[in-house]
Amino acid sequence: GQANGEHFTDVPTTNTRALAIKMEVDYIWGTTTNNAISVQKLEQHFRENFQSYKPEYYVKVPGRVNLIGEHVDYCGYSVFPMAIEQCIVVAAKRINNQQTIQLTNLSSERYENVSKNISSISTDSLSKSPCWSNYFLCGVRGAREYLSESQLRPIENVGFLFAVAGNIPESSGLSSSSALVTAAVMATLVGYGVQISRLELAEISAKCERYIGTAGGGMDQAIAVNAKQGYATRIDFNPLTIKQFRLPNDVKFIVAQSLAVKNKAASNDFNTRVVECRLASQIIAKRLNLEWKHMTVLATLQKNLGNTLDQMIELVHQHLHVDKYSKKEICEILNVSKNELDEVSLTPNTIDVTEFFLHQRALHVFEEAKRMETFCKLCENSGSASDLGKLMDDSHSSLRDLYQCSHPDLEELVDVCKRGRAYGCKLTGAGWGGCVVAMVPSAGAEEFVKFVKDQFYSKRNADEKCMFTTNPSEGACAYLKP
Ligand code: ADP
Ligand code: NG1
Ligand code: MG
Repeated sequence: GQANGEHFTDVPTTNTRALAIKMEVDYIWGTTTNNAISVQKLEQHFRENFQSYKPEYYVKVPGRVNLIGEHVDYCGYSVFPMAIEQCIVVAAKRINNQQTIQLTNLSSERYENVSKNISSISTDSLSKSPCWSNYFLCGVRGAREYLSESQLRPIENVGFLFAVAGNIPESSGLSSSSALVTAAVMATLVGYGVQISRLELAEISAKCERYIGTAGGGMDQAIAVNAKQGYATRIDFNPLTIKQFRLPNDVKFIVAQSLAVKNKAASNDFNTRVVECRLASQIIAKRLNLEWKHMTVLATLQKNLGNTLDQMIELVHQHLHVDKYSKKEICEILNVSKNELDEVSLTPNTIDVTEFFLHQRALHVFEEAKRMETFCKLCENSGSASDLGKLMDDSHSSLRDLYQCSHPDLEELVDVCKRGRAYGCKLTGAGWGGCVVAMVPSAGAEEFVKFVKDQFYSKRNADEKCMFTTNPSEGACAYLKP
């Protein structure tokens, strides 16, 4: 905590009931990471942009790093992330007798101020552009959809002023998008004085982030909301459940940026992977005479069959060929027209995709689900660092070769990390650039950082801010002024 640390305690204002989320006294402005967010600067920005009004409350939502279980959440399989210190902070104030929501952003000049009527945020307009304000508006819309008619009526004429600040490296697989969306959901619900559980908050945030156009799973929002300081979290889906794990203390997890960025909503690469997994599931289901149209999720298929993951891997080898599939071939196998396929299996931005690799994607998912189970067991039973590291390395190879979501610069970084004696190293998040997470011996961490700086960042004129050691952080909190 720094000198400029003004505290907010859990004293709700008269017409704001406490959110069922723990309201904590914390130092959002005193993180140990680079680019710490200054609440004073955020308040000043708020006042400059909003006629000298002062913020009434704040919410903070962290980014995350996923240790293993990559590209499996939207297939229904478990993941193992932890929250990082970098976060999105929103300063907020309610304005009575108006329907406007005004947004401003301190993070970058690129982020324009936006003003919008709160009751007219259409899902069509949200999926048109992945601009920063649309992520925020996804959250506002998601929060309002959660409320019933009778809950909405009395707050019909409550508008908002929101100022955002963030220090999560963007479009780098550390989930800056979900921190922003979840912060918007929370800021809206806190303003309306609505109670919500952490699990529900995670679920509605995951649902409404899809309005931006990405058909993601629920990992990012679940960890952002449910993380616990000092722990990594195992997240299971359907139903969403959370279990905290201590990580081995003789190792450190270091996150490093490849410096290649990828906005997941700006191309169809991410959704193509989601759709390939759906099609793999549907084709296996069809081959086995199941109700294939409903079998859009690989874990649901497994459950229906009562199979083990090894048996699912067998089915991939039996029923999905390694060569690419054309849309025409898929239509023939499923016995549907192209239009029908668009409807039951594809997303608006994948209807023009011409080739699908189903064998490789499904194989990655089932094998990654197995690795994730093994990783958790090793954490519980004090497994060796080299065994854990091997699983991370295997995860990465699979993401590169079967899932094809790596990037040349990221490959170079992985190679440097391995030469720098990491036990294991893999891309984290969706990939196509972004960050890697490396597991290194605690005793050798300093040397490792120096090595990566020398071998990777120095020739790119980048500095040590591109790397950081993760301290598993606390999940989302709201701060009300005492
Ligand atoms: P990530 O891997 O970081 O989640 P995404 O492509 O999913 O990457 O989302 C990145 C987008 O999120 C950015 O293009 C931007 O629109 C939005 N975003 C992230 N951080 C901020 C921020 N501090 N302020 C405003 N928008 C942000
Ligand atoms: P990032 O790269 O942080 O946007 C995405 C998805 C996750 C998950 C990972 C890959 C969203 C909001 N996020 O994360 O659900 O599928 O990729 O493991 O869609
Ligand atoms: Mg994202």
